[in-house]
Amino acid sequence: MTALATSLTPTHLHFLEALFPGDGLVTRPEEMAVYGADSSRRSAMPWAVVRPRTEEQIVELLRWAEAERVPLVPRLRGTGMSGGAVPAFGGVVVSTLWLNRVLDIDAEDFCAEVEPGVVTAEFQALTQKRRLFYPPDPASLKISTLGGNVATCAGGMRAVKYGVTRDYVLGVRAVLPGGKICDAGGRAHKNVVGLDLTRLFVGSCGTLGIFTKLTLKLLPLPESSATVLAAFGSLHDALEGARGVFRAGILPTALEFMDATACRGIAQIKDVPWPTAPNGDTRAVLLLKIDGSASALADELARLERALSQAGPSCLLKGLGPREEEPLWEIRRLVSPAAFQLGPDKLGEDIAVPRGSTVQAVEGFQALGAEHGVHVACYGHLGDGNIHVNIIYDAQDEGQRARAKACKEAVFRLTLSLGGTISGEHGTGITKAPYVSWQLSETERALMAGIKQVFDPSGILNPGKGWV
Ligand code: 2HG
Ligand code: ZN
Repeated sequence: MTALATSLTPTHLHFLEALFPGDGLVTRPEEMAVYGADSSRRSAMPWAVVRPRTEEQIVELLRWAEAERVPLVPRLRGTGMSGGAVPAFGGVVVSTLWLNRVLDIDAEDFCAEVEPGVVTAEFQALTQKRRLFYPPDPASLKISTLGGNVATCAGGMRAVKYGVTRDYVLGVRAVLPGGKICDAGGRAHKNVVGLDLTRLFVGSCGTLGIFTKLTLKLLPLPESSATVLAAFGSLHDALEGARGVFRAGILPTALEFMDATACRGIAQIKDVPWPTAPNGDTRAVLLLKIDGSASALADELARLERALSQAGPSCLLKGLGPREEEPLWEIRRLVSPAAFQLGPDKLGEDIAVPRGSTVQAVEGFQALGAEHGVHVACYGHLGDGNIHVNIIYDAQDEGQRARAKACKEAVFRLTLSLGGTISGEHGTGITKAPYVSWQLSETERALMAGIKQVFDPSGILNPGKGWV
């Protein structure tokens, strides 16, 4: 196999200038820097940035890149948390943000066709106007895009009841290295002809093709919803409260939690509705959402309150309908940035464990934080076992850096020993790449390497972000 290019030649640059006239090509470092970073806080300078406006440009680009062996790093808003969009191993960044049209929203087929650069929350607002519902709701939804969500198989809060991005992708149109177009899947909600190439693209982090169109599944919009916030004096009570909800036969739309450290972080940037010292000592918060028909919701809400009350919350707050609920969910979405109030750096992990092991996992992570002498904030998607473990530290301090890393590795070991996964929703990117082999067997990695080879024989797409 011919080696990949290690930089752009003047001839390469002339080609890119011709294919991406005007502001379609960016080469000034001060403008490119933002395209080299993502929410992992890792960054690398791209060789150049191209901003296609059409699929034809992407086809030409991939034909050229394959022939010249120039690495390409596809990217959208860069809200990924694991460095998946960072050109850490060199290459031209391909921003498909300008492919941002909603092509179709169809209330009969219950599906939509969109380009990858459509912002998730804006798309959801459009579907809601038609009484339709696109459930995946990563915390970044106000800025992240559908293309990025599909590339990373983004999760979110409503996954407990509705599943993750993967469950809503019916079809993917992608340009492959060499310029061929693959139109996988389509508008049918069921399809078992051949292998599931659509699902292969979902979560592939730009390593198999560059998306130009996505076909998404929609649901009828639930008629009504309610949110309950329950504060507890102990983490254990909160975790038991969450178990009690499922034991009562309730399937919440979302079931989130925050431990004492996460609560402390958020209280530093926002007025919080739960008791704080000196009036009360909140050690954990649960935030739950239910939805359904208006007539069924009142009964479900009463059952939910009863189930939670049995765990002895210090306060129980209710929000009925989006206007009352949204401020409570905004608090939750701010926990991730608020963690930086507790220290200058964090390792933001997103492990997931089998749902029956959540109590053991969360209590274990906190013990590991204490053992390694680092602050650990645990919060997130308790209802589906996907726990954010934020290890807070100061990267300038060598000792803290080493302890944070050791704590992270111990968190991974505990997770795997419980039958879990080192990444439930953020992907492995570059931050977790060294740990992939802790989880995936040699056989699995060989199969994945073989699949990559079929799609991208020269390895030009997002190099270094594989699973081998
Ligand atoms: C969330 O659920 C995001 O808030 C970010 O997935 C989590 O920063 C994190 O670790
Ligand atoms: Zn999350």
